[in-house]
Amino acid sequence: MEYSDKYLHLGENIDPDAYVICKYKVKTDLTMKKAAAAIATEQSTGTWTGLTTLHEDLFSRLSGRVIDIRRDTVTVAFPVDDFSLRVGGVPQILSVIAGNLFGLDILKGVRLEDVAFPRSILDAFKGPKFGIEGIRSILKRPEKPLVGAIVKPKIGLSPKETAEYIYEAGMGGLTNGKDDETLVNQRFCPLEDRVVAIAEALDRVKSESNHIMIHAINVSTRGDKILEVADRAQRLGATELMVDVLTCGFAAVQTLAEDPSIKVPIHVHRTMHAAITRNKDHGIAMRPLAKLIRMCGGDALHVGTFGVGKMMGNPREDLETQKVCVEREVGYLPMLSVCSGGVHPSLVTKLIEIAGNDIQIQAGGGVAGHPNGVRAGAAAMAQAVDATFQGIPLSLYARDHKELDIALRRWGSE
Ligand code: RUB
Ligand code: CA
Repeated sequence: MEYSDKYLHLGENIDPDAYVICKYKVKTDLTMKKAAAAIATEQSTGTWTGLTTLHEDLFSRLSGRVIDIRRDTVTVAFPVDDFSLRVGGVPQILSVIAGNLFGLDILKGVRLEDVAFPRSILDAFKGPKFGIEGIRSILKRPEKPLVGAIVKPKIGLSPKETAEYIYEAGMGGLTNGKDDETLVNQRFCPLEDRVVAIAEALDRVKSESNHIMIHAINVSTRGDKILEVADRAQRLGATELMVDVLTCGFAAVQTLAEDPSIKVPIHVHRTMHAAITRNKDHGIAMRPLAKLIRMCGGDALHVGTFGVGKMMGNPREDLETQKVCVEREVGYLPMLSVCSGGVHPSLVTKLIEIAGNDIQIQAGGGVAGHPNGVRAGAAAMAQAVDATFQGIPLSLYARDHKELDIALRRWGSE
């Protein structure tokens, strides 16, 4: 393979408004310069040899530029003209910054760690319609962390049973319910029946206790159907929609967020992300994915549990992802961070201490596994949030809150 030094522009001062700037962690037996040039070449000429079709002038204006090499990390700047936003969107962005380079035989591993977009690209996206403040305002909960349930088991509950679960969770004090990521429209729980039953359950919670809860209905489906399914769910009373962003594609989130007919928040689940994010030497970190999801209009995104819960997590990376959800410079509304996976009441204080109050804490087994059932499990989670918010140790708060006390006995008190 022939890689040329012409891609190396080390130390060059790049105008951040004229380039998409990517950081790649590289594992290689080559020199870092060669490895960096290989990445820029694959994403520029896109082939392995010299070409007769190359227009030198145009090429030097459009090719990727390696502007920095620091230990195992290379920074490559791609000119903004390499991107096609009106027709192309996130799929085309990803093909440039995270495309064939992952398969290059001469690299042992390459991981896209971060990306910075110029204003012109950020302006082509609208970001969240609701975000943290919008969801808080629907729930009339201005400051406390949101606290939710994932309906478990993942399979087998009917619409009526699911709605009863959500009713109990709401009566226990939870603010957010959500479908599990594999539930869409199976025969055991058809989507339309589920939406209607849950809407009725949430109304019942409101009229009986004056407590507001919303529930994210999973509308993940093929691209040509998602708007139709979401619109139908919304008409039948869905208060939030959920999209499995990596299995559906980023365009699914953008389609829903930008359609004027969709008037409820979008909860973004990241199922399958670990196939892409887990290997620290190869793939894509969660941070660039979160940036794209916020650009596309996700209102809430799973960011992990900072090493506290059941899913493999890296506290540093989860914090970086959370930062992406709220960073101001991009100009979008802040996106809500959802902490989920193996969460139960004993972990709530630690989560809030790490991540602050602007999070949605979400538990499946940590609610439905409570020995006294879903309402008690929901109450225990809500009590753990209340205690932490007031700065009271859980063990102390549990003396007067029996649901929390039972949960701490069941799952340990830290
Ligand atoms: C957790 C759950 C979520 C995972 C995904 O259930 O259903 O899909 O949180 O992980 P439980 P992440 O609370 O019973 O463990 O949110 O990190 O993508
Ligand atoms: Ca799940």
